Amino acid sequence: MSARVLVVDDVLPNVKLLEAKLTSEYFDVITASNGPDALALVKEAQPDIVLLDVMMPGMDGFEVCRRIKRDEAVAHIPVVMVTALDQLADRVTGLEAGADDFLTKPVNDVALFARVRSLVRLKMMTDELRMREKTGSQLGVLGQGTMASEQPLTGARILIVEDRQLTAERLSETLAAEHDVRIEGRGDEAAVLVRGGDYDLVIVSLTLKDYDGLRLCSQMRSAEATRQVPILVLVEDGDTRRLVRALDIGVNDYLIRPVDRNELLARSRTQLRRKRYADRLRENVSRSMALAVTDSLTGLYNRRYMLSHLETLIARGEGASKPVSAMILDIDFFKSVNDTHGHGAGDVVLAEFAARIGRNVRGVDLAARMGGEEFVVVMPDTDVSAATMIAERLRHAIADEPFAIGEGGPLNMTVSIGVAASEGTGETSEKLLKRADDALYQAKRDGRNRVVTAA
Ligand code: GH3
Ligand code: MG
Ligand code: MG
Repeated sequence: MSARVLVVDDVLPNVKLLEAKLTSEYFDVITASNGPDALALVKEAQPDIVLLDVMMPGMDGFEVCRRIKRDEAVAHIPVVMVTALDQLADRVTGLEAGADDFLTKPVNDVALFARVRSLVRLKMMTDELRMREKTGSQLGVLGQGTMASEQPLTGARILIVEDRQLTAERLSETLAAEHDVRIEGRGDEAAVLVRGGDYDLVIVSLTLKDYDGLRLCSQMRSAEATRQVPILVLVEDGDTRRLVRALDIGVNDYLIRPVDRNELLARSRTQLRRKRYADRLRENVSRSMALAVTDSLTGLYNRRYMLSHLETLIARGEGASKPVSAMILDIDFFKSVNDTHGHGAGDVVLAEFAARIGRNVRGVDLAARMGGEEFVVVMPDTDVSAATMIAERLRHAIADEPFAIGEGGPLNMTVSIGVAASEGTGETSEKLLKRADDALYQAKRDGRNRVVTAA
């Protein structure tokens, strides 16, 4: 994962040290030695993350952070405050200034890379979401959605896997003000819980007495259902071996005992935000996919989707005992509805027509709007006599009950339907639909309001 890191510190050796460490891990590093230069670079170079020293003459790190977070163009860039050891007050001020995370000096390599990676991952997610939402709203597929970050980050489901009663309670108290927290002291129970639990964050002690916390983490990473769930691990100060193993397995971040309250809050917040973005992205993708295959007026599938579905069924059906059937429906004298009652009334009739199709076909059947006032129903494993029966049922569903259109209604409508079934080898969706279409024209010629089945 390559990313551009802006390092800000007024002490040159500090800058050089961080630069060397990050460059050795193939990060692209840019530097600044004071607040105003840092702010200019943030705008110009759009870094993926900022490592910001707190103590600087002139404008200090808190002020730089505040200004970054106040500027909408750059507020999404994560900021890590680099503070001197044990400056608890700094952490609180940093949080209030909008900092995303802390590192303490002297900066330890594992911590540095874990935090930078974790925040860069979050930012990539945000960038991707911003891009998708922009494209989506340009295409009219997605609304001008509020970014996930604007919504309050509360009500998350958090599982704490920790058998030290006091620690567990302290963590829980800190998080329970805003979230729904559950404590589980047994590792094997926790493994069951995470599988069915739909958690937004899992905090795992790596020093459980009866269970290997690393094993729980690796199980979560290998199972499809929990692969994306953020994991924070609790480690003893100095247990670098286990910590590095945990990061290798793919845990997202860690907390050193004794856990600092603010650190817990900041690191949980980062992980919850990333999870929320990921969920939001997935939701957007499925929503835009749904819209891409759907006709907006009727909610039925569109022509393109129906064709690819029909092709799949025909390919699968070669040599099967029952054919695929299709019917094409065309509303009779629909133009006169528009001409007499207006286009709006026409749309109402189309939507109601589609709803009646939906109510009168089976779950396995696929109904689509081909365009205009022409519809198709694709019926898998259906021979021509069953398909003709379904078509007759549909014809009745239209003709037997007038259509309400408000003023000027209700209207008596009828439909003509052509039915055809697939025929052995060499069948294609075009040929099948052509036979159904020919049958439909026969129905129109024969006087409308009828079903004709292809010979
Ligand atoms: P026939 O019985 O021969 O099928 O006659 P018809 O009037 O139904 O057929 P024709 O193809 O002449 O007219 C179809 C009309 O459907 C013309 C077009 O303006 C209208 N139409 C197509 N799409 C829409 C739509 O989305 N909304 C509305 N309101 N009308 C539509
Ligand atoms: Mg028509
Ligand atoms: Mg027509």
